[in-house]
Amino acid sequence: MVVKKQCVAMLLAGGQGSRLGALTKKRAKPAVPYGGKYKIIDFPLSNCVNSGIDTVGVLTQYEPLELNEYIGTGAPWDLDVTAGGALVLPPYVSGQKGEWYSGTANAIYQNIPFIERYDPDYILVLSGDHIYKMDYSDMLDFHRKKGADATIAVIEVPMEEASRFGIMNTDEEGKIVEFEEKPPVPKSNTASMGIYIFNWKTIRSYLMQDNDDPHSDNDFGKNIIPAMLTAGEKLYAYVFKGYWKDVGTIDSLWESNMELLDDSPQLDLHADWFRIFSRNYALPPHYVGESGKVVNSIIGDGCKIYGEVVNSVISPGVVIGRGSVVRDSIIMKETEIGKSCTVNKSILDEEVTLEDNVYIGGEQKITVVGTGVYATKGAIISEGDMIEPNRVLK
Ligand code: ADQ
Ligand code: ADP
Repeated sequence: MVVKKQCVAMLLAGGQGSRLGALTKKRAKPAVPYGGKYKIIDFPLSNCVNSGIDTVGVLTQYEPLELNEYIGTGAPWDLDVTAGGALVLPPYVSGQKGEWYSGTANAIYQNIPFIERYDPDYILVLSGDHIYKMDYSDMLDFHRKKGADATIAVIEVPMEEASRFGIMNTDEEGKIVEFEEKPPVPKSNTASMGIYIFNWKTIRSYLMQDNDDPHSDNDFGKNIIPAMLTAGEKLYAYVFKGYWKDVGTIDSLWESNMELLDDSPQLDLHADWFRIFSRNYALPPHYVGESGKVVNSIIGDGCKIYGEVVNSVISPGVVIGRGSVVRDSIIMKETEIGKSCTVNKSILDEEVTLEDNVYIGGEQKITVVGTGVYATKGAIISEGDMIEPNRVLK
């Protein structure tokens, strides 16, 4: 049965996120916790709902378990509608062979039958790696007004970071005249945010063509966008002004969390408009004990704080023991910190256990401790260490 939708969103959530090290050993990058309560994927999912897009295909691949479980029926984001909703789409076996998604364009290609169930005029392709609030309906209006075949959301980035992105040049109307994926020597700082709107019929034929090319990486940035430009399609850049961060590295993930602690943060999670939804666990309010002290920090539900927390983001269900000091750090769900520990500029993943008198981190580099790591009494985990999950540290 075809249920007509004007626009269907396809959320690419399969990236391995190798640059996040221990944090993505057991989960896909979009499932990485953020901001004391959220996961990265809450942002694009909430943006869809806030933009009036109710049909979202979530393309998973690498370590999908935590992500699948988290998305469930899509109810926390109001995406549990009967026609449409949030649907998790792992690679599957069709006909003779089951295939991994070889690249971002191939992930969409393999799901053409899913998209066609909605007979959409447009598809919106999103990444699961970014923290931002954006009204995609404004971008769709822009796309229609321009009569574009494809529209790419863009943002100005510092020139020294430009080679991490798809970089383009536009004319005064915003029409893209040149595009290079991650150029070693960038010609501008107008960067692709990895957010695309395509006319469905047009992109469908490019995806088929790309699939037939054995030399293609099947990637939007490397193959599809350049092919469309070469063929003379109308590609436009939609300029986004607001907070946007690719949190694909330890440094950027840490920075983005710390930016939430600014006096008036650029990304305001307290604002009533454009709320970010998340799965809620029924936990009691957090508790700060007599010996506890909290300064400039975010504390999740169900935490018990008996020590000192300064400039930190603490997720639900964390216990921080008496005499311990946690500073400039991100502590994820259900981690337990014993008495008289010091945690400096570190990211502790979920369910880490520190016995009493453990010392972690330094001043310069960020230290990362993976899920389920157990550090015994007196352990010293020094600055910049990346400790893989499920290890016992003596
Ligand atoms: P990259 O940051 O390199 O560049 P990419 O690795 O293509 O991003 O991943 C994009 C999204 O797709 C991520 O959310 C990732 O998790 C997901 N993904 C990757 N491979 C996948 C697969 N095989 N199956 C399903 N999902 C997959 C892109 C653009 C640049 C742009 C930056 C902005 O190519 O032009 O500047 O995003 O961050
Ligand atoms: P990072 O760049 O930090 O490693 P990305 O999420 O951007 O993280 O993904 C890195 C690369 O890994 C991408 O090129 C993507 O195509 C690839 N990739 C994603 N999932 C898989 C997988 N299951 N198997 C192999 N490669 C994958």
